Amino acid sequence: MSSQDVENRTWVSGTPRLWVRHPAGCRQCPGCHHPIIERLIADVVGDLKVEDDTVFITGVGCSTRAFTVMDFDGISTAHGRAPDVGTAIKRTLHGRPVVITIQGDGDCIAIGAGSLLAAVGRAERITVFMANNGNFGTTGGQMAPTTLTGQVTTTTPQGRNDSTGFPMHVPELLATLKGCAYSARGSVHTPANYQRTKKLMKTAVQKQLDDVGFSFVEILSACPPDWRITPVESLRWIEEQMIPEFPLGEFKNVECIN
Ligand SMILES: Cc1ncc(C[n+]2csc(CCOP(=O)(O)OP(=O)(O)O)c2C)c(N)n1
Ligand code: SF4
Ligand SMILES: [Mg+2]
Repeated sequence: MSSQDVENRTWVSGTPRLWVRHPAGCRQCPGCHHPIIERLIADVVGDLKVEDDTVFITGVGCSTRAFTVMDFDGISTAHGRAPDVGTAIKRTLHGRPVVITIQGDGDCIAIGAGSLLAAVGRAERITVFMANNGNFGTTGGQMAPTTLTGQVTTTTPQGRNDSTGFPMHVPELLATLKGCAYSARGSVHTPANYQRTKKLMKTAVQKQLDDVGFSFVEILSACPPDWRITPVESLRWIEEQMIPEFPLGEFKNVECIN
């Protein structure tokens, strides 16, 4: 094979160009989908060729490690405050950086709900990715705003019921707000869904690059130990229990928010 042939090779699989090995190895539980979401983020930033301009922000939770495996700038923030820190970075650097956050559902829509909604209200040109695993994974599987009705967690041992409320549909909610340019929900539990979700995430970052408004993608994400099932059963749980409650697709996609 000549060096020209090598140059012309098409990338078909393998570790994303911008995803580096963690010095301490993978610390997530077997079957966790956080590392798959990390791969997608690395792929999206790489495909859009914005790595030199990107600041990647994590909240607190099992996704926090993500900023250490990206080969571009990153920072970890206080619990739920990624949109606030993202706003500061975006505005103090006069809009130049591409600001992307990865947050858990507890981080994003429980403790961080105010920060998220305020950022959407201001139409911040940032992109938030939220991993919906239906609980507070890091701290042992407590109920989150996304916990399904009937789902057993450590704080709903009889299953979530009327007294503990109903699952929140975040992309649908954000779609009703004017500052939101793009909102969608994807999943990574099958290869086809992985590819579809990559397109959603790419579109979300593109909205920011086009200076349209706030963009958001929720990604359904397995947490086998806290769901008390195996990694393979978790794929079925997403298909049969989560997707009927949390439908996949785009909920808002506009070229102009005014
Ligand atoms: C101010 C503050 N309150 C509480 C905690 C404890 N805490 C750490 S992670 C976490 C929940 C994380 O859940 P989620 O955002 O859903 O992430 P997951 O681990 O499920 O991906 C909590 C409550 C904290 N670190 N800081
Ligand atoms: S507790 Fe759940 S979210 Fe956290 S690393 Fe394990 S599987 Fe992933
Ligand atoms: Mg969670």
